[in-house]
Amino acid sequence: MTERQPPTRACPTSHRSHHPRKAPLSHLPGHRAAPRPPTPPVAGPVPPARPGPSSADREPGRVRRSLSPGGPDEEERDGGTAYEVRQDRHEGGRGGTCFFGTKAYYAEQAGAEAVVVMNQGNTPDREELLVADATSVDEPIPGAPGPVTHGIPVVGASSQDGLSLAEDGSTAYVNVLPAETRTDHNVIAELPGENPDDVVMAGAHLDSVIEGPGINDNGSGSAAILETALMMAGTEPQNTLRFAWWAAEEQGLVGSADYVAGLSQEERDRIALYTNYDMVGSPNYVFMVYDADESTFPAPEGVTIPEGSEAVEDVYESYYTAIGEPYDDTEFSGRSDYEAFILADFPSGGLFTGAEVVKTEEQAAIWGGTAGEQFNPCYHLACDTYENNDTTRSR
Ligand code: DPN
Ligand code: ZN
Repeated sequence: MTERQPPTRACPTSHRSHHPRKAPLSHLPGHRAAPRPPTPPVAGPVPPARPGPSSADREPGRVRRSLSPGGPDEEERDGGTAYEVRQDRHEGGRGGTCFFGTKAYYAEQAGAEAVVVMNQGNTPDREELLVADATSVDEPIPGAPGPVTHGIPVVGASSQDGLSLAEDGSTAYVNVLPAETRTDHNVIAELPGENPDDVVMAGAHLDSVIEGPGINDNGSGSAAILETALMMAGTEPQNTLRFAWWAAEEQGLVGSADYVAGLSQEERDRIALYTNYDMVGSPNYVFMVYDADESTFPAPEGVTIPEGSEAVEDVYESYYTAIGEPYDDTEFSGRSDYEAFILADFPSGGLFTGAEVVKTEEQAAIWGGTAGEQFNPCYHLACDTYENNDTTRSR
């Protein structure tokens, strides 16, 4: 079934990074400030693949490749055209032409039923099985239906498997799990204060990516607000406190967006502000505060910072100053559950100890840890376990 063809259209030349699963801020550029590398397109959901039926049933001479193991109840897709796409955009996001989602879009437009993205193989670190996030696009594609632009399976391959599949006459079978709809729940807890009309919210997402347990991202934030809630229990605070453990952040900020969309005007009027805790125990941490006053990072194009957010930033910063703890800014990007709140114009803020970005020498001199290594080397990976958290300092 496999026939290799190049995409019929070139990819856009823009190097803007876009995180469409975190839509609707459809124009998030990458980290623009110089020391911060762009968001990698790694480790998003990739439909599983497994070998197809026995090659004995197939034309002799064809090559089958198992790209990754699959489960028993898969619906097989066979026939049609598959594209093999070389990974020409490495993890740092530079030097390539476009994102996997963009490639998949054009491949589907040109008639592909599946896409195999192979690792580039030009350096030793680009030979392994590639796990790519095919939901990412460079920027909205004119005419494409939405942030996720394609409806075909996209699987990864090592450079070696990719080369074998690229040989004339080779065959790939891509097996796709049937689509599934699941119900998930936000968990909301409220502690009434003396004043019921200025509700102060704190939220953290409870879910993880499918690749791993997500104990830093975001067991850490979930545990931090749970501990705070437990410590506050039995007190009567001035303002009402509301804690939210969000569902399905990693699936596109689903739980928090649904919550905000479901608020009546009266309920909206009662919320004073929202604070977000997503990844607060990173092993190679830096203590960071969402940069609402844009003193270090201009907010990405299209992100409007609600009035009052600077005051939230100030509270965190004054606290760090009071306890003699250095802090840094992190881009007020909307790249987590506060997005729905900033879109609805609630003053917002939050803390962050770092994800995939690499620690600088300067940061290592201040906070210790390892310069040149990611704040969270297990970001969105199977190794994001309890051990992948700094449990001493980032409390
Ligand atoms: N849950 C994280 C994510 O995967 O998007 C949060 C995060 C926010 C990571 C901002 C990096 C930057
Ligand atoms: Zn995450």
